[in-house]
Amino acid sequence: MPALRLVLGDQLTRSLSSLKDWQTGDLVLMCEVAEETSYVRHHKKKIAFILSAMRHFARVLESAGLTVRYVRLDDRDNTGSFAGEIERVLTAHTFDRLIVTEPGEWRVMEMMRGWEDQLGGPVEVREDDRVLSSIGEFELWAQGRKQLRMEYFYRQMRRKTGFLMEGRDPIGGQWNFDQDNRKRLPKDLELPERLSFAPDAITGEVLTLVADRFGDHFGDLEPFAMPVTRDDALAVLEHFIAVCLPKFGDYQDALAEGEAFLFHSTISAALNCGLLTPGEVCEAADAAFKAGDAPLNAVEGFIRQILGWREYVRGLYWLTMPAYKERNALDAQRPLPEFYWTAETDMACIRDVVTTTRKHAYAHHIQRLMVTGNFALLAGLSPDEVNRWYMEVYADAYEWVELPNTHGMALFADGGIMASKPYAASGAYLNRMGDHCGKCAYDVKAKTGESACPFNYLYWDFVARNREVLGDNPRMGMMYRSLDRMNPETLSDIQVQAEAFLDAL
Ligand code: FAD
Ligand code: DLZ
Repeated sequence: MPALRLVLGDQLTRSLSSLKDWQTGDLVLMCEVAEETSYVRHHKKKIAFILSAMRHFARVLESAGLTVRYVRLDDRDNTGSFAGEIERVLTAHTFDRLIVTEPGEWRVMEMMRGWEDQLGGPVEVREDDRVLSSIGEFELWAQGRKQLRMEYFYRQMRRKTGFLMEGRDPIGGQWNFDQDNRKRLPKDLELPERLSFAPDAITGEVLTLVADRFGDHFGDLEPFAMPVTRDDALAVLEHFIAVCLPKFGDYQDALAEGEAFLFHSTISAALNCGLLTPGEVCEAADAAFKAGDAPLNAVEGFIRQILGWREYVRGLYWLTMPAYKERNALDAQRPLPEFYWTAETDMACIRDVVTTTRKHAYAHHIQRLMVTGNFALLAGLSPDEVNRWYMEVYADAYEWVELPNTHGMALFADGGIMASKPYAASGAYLNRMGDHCGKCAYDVKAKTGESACPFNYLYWDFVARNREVLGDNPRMGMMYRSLDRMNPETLSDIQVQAEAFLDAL
């Protein structure tokens, strides 16, 4: 008996487990559904990217001889949900089972758990073997550990895959070259050109659909130049390896006004929807190192992001959900300020990141972590609201990767499961790593007073405010010793100013 094979919008990979052992008579179902386009108010570019990539991928499957039923968002009878679309197929055809690859998000897994009863037939959920570490493997690694630090997981992954290894030891004698990767961007350094892809007829139709249906969502829809096919995504990867990777390490942590991409790969949206696989990306970087085309600090730094961080956050998500999302260790309750949408703020760094985000549905890691994330942490913004913002505004956002990064890494809302201490920083950090402060209305050198950089007084207010939770953290010891040495009047001024600023948000 034939099988029905459901392929989700972030499963656009030809070798997907649910497409293996294809037999004549089977049917692939792909559907654009309101359930997915609207569960958060995604950036317009994100919706256009996914729908266009899905439509192109359906063509690839058809060209390979598979039979595909593709449901468009504007099809008249579209039920708006995965289950509804499966049911619609089952009213006209008979299949002995539904085959799916495990979804990226808990929300969708919860739906799938109900499908056998709802659909009245067997549902085979296959492991997603595109990742380099399975959910079970991460659980085993985590078992019995007091702390789940990425660094140790990453070392295990290096040993398992052999990337940048000499036998059991890391090439270069060190696992991690992070200390070499914190350079400020020199003023005269030329930044690489980026590839852009002109919309074809398929993308053109999707752009019209998105403009019609989601015109009031955040973000600029056009110009649209994202890689929506595997060939395009491979071109972005090749361009990154040849042109950007050699300097990726040096400027990985840098910030520069008006420069969204620096030497970053910009592959996350393509990687997360399956147009690229993490294994092939690491192989390409490893090969560049072996060929002498990129230095070790760059290649190690890059491979760590994928083999380490990306795999780690996925494992952590599935290990800790759904309770993880409910945590609010610092009891942060403040609503998200309007400038996260409008970019209307005198803080030049935030204005720049929100502007970039609106334009490209992209910001690089340090912009997400140390600018908008750091502000949200210091200001005590509600994790639910901040998580929703990150889910909505980035084209690469899926809860499995967004949540640990935002809730855990940026907001410390998980109480330290992911990070050993909060990534809290004052204006001095932003001034060291970037060039916004020189053009900002605020004075980064001033600790208090009307013109003082808000990150400065918010930082000490944050440290003082969260003493109960953070005071015993050994990695925060230095901050609390500095706080204790602070003149009480200065601290009081800081707290009064912080309160006034936060109340005015
Ligand atoms: P590069 O800097 O070139 O890195 C290469 C690749 O490594 C990325 O494409 C990504 O796949 C992976 N990577 C790097 N850092 C991380 C990380 N911390 N966690 C997981 N993978 C990583 N990444 C997402 O893919 N989706 C998200 O929704 C997302 N939300 C984030 C929210 C916050 C608050 C923070 C601090 C980080 C978030 N990240 C997220 C991680 C990271 O910022 C992006 O993966 C990265 O900026 C994407 O740009 P790039 O492809 O140019 O990455
Ligand atoms: C993000 C997204 C969007 C916007 N639309 C669709 C869609 O219409 N159909 C679909 O299959 N997938 C879509 N996706 C991706 C899904 O949200 C993603 O596959 C699930 O969240 C599982 O991770």
